[in-house]
Parts: sequence; C-alpha cells; structure tokens
Amino acid sequence: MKYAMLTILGAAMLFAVTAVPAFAADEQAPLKIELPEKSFMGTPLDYWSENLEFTYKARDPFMAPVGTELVSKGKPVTSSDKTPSMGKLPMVTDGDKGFQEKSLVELDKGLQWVQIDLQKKHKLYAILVWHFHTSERVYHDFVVRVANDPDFTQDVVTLYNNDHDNSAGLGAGTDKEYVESNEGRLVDGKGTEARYVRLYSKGNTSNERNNYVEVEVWGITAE
Ligand SMILES: [Ca+2]
Ligand SMILES: [Ca+2]
Repeated sequence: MKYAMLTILGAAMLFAVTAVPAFAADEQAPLKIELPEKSFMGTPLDYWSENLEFTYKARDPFMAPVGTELVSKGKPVTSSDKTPSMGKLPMVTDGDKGFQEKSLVELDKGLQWVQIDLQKKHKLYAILVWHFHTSERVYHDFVVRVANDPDFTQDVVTLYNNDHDNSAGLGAGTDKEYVESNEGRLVDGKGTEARYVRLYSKGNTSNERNNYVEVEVWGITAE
C-alpha cells in the first residue's frame, strides 16, 4: 500500500516536471509602458459622437509574451507631409512623450500619415500613440495599418480604424474615437508579423491638423 502511494506520487511529480516547458512557452507579462506627465491645461472637450468612447478609468496592464520589448525607439520615420510645420519627423520615435509644444510634430491638414520602419520583420503585440495630450482632443479617422513593404502593397493588415463613415477613403471601420490623454492609445497588434507601421488621421476637434508626440511599437523580432 505504501509502495503504491509512492509510485502515484512519483508519477505526479514526473508529470509536473515535464509539463513546465509547455506553460513557460506561453508565459505572458505586463508591458512596462512609461507614461508621460499628465496635462491639466486647455479647455474641456465640447464634442459628442455616437462613435466616441468615454472612459475615465486607467488602462488595465497589457499582457504580452515574455520577451516583448520596445522595438521602435529611434527607428526611421517617414510621412505624407515631408515638411512638418512644427517639429521634425524623428521626434515621433525619440522617446519624448511630453504634452508641451516643444515635443510636438505638426503635420498638414487633411488625411496625413506617419510611417515607422522597424528595419526587420517583428511579431507585433502593441502599438501606442500619443497624438497631442495637452488638452482634451479627439483625432478623426485614426487608422493603424502594418505591412511588409514601404508602399503598403504586401501583407497589409488594418489593426485599428475608427472612421465609421469612410471619410478617409480607406474603408469604414468599427473602432471607437477616444479622448487623448497621457496614457496614449494602445492598439492590440495581435502578434501580426510586419516590418512597417503606418498611422493615419484627418484632423482633430481643435483644428484640421494632425499631430504626434510619440509612437511606440512593442514586439519580438521575427527574423
Ligand atoms: Ca517624441
Ligand atoms: Ca470619418
């Protein structure tokens, strides 16, 4: 009887040991996102849309596979507007996410995009964007796409699209508009493999221009 008990215990221990690697391969951890200082300036937002998400709750930690890291810092940035009226394009990935105007890249009116070249293919888990969080603003026709060529003709995947009425002409989307804050917006990359990330917008509730203080792409190299 005693021997039988020990055998069962031994089998259970063996199972536990051999089962560990399967769990470890799927192990997830919260992304260590550093938030910039919050702004308390500006006038309250006077805007409503049935497509607007109102949330004053802090974002829950975002879980991603262990090893997921910031892969966009200092990576090359291009844009539909090659001569921003404020700031310079490299500031989109320079790590400065401040709400002050010195941190701001301002692009022209109308539909504009910025694009980040990660320089090799990555499995993407999160894309964060801070347009301009100096005051409560909503940016319109916010669309995030990824691809494996700079002209966006191969393996194009749309990860976010809040253009319900297709005014940007990229196809109608079902995601929500949202109010800018120091948390930025986190777009789920869903493990999509891509080298290039492109973010579109078409004006905001304060003016017709398009802004970025920072974009962060979090992933794991896939090459
Ligand atoms: Ca920046
Ligand atoms: Ca629209």
